[in-house]
Amino acid sequence: MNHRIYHHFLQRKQAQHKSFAVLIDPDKVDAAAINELVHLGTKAKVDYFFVGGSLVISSHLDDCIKQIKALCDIPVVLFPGSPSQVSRYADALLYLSLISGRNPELLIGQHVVSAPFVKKSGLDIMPTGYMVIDGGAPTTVSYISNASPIPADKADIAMCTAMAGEMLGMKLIYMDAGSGAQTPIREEMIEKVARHIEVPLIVGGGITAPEKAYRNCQAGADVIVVGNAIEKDPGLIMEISAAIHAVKAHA
Ligand code: 1GP
Repeated sequence: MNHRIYHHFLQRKQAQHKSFAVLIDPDKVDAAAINELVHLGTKAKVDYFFVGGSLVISSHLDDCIKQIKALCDIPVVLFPGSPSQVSRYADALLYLSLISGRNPELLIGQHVVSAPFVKKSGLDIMPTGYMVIDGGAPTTVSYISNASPIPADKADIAMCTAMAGEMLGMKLIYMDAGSGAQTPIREEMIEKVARHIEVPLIVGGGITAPEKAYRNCQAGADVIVVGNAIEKDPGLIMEISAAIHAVKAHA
């Protein structure tokens, strides 16, 4: 199996380099918007494009990815809301198991029915412990997943969930306050989780300002994901990328 992109995640973490992932929801972009995002992303040295959404109503997932790949060398990582969102044109797949929830379908059920298809895709399959954290308002992900998020002030629950996920073999942990969250994840929680796991930690949901991205990295996030704020103001790509890449390695 190919693990090219996962090694890239690991190498960046080992070198204490923080990474920036721009989330593109195929439902919300047309060809012109993709062009602009890729142009800005290349200029800002974005590390990854994550592609996906909770729904993906449109059918142009493949076209969206092909367009990104034709324009740049930035790795495209699928962040699927359902098994139908697997495209062989991407580089890697966040193979998500919703470990913060107790919905067996999202822990293992959907994986079973889509396993042969996913394996055949040739993608770099990255087992990811996905943790939804309360972001102050019900988001699409909490509604669709039919699972309660981890309360925003329960850092210990988040820590234990991440530790269990890592011991079960997850290669990444993704803490998400949900797309467009009112309140992004608190630094105390990120810090606590980061201190207790060794695999790369992805953090996203409701991040709208470079300062917050910077603080999250200082708290221990390895990869910051931003979607909504960039959809509203693509120019933010430059500022947020600069902030994330300015975080210095710990001595
Ligand atoms: C959502 O973590 C991502 O799943 C990004 O969230 O769209 O709020 O940036 P935003």
